[in-house]
Amino acid sequence: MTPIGRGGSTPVKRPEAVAAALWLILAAGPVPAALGQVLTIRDVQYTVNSNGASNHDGEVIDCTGGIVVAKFAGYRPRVILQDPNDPDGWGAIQAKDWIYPFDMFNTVQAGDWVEFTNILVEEHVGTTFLQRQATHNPTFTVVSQGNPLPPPILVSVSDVPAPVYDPVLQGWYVDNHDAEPYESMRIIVRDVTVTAMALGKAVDNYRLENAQGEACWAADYMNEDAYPDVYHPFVSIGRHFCAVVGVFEQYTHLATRWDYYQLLPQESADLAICGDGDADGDVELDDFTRFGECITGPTCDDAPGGCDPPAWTVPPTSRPIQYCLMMDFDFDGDVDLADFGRWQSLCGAP
Ligand SMILES: [Ca+2]
Ligand SMILES: [Ca+2]
Ligand SMILES: [Ca+2]
Ligand SMILES: [Ca+2]
Repeated sequence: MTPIGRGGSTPVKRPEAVAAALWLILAAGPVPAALGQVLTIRDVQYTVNSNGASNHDGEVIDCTGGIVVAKFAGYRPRVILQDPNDPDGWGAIQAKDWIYPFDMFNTVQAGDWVEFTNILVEEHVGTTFLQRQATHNPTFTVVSQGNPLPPPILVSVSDVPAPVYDPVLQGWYVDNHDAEPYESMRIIVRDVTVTAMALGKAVDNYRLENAQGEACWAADYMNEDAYPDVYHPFVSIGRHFCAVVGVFEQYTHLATRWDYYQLLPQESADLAICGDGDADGDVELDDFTRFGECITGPTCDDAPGGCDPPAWTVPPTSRPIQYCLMMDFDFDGDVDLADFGRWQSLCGAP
């Protein structure tokens, strides 16, 4: 694809003609959105703006899109797309379907690569959305199906910090927006404990804290196994997780004094209790099957599920990464006999 001029005109071949065309474009300044810019997700998301807002806010664009990694019905149903070419940041975006009966939302499935034309970029309460609205005559195309889902990436809690209460402004704000590259990506934090609940604008956030006292915020509004409750049943004060996996989202509403990021698990397995291989909330003999799938023994063989987190980032789809993170009790990136000792001590314990 080319950045401008998506019509089927004959390609210009003569160098002087190309130079002249480029000069005309440069002389005209920024390309108006009306020409139909073709942008990648990274083009839309990447910013150095201090508030994290997209440089393309308010523009109607064409987008090369990405792979559907999650869907969330909600009032205006949305899909979360990730471009595997940008695995470390700025690689994901949420696309909302405003056109009843929601053909885009209903058509696309996890693993589809979806691209768009004539879709509106909008910053909404801190998160960048692609808005599929009838007034712009948008289209969507499923380019390919069955793509492997880009795996969630491991981040430190300190990379995605919780907001702090400002007693002067009487609100909760993040210190900075350095976490912005992760917006709408699926990320993993490890070895965290729930230390507070009933936080945030919707009083549904909870604090996930590590042993160093660093923390991030999470919420279960996208968690299909929490509905209709506000919190997933695994979430309670004092609950420890080997890992928490989720879509990362910003919520900003300065008029009511909020600006924070939150991690949004999608299902029970995303709240990975150590040793609970079937994600039912208990560590029992049934869970040993999963331990057996994840263990690699004392030797590092780079097999999926084993040895080091990079290997875990390419699990077979039948074994999402969080299922093996549950079995790495010492958080050292492998599942070995040391972890088995810990699993054994927990098995069947109240
Ligand atoms: Ca943002
Ligand atoms: Ca953004
Ligand atoms: Ca279990
Ligand atoms: Ca281990």
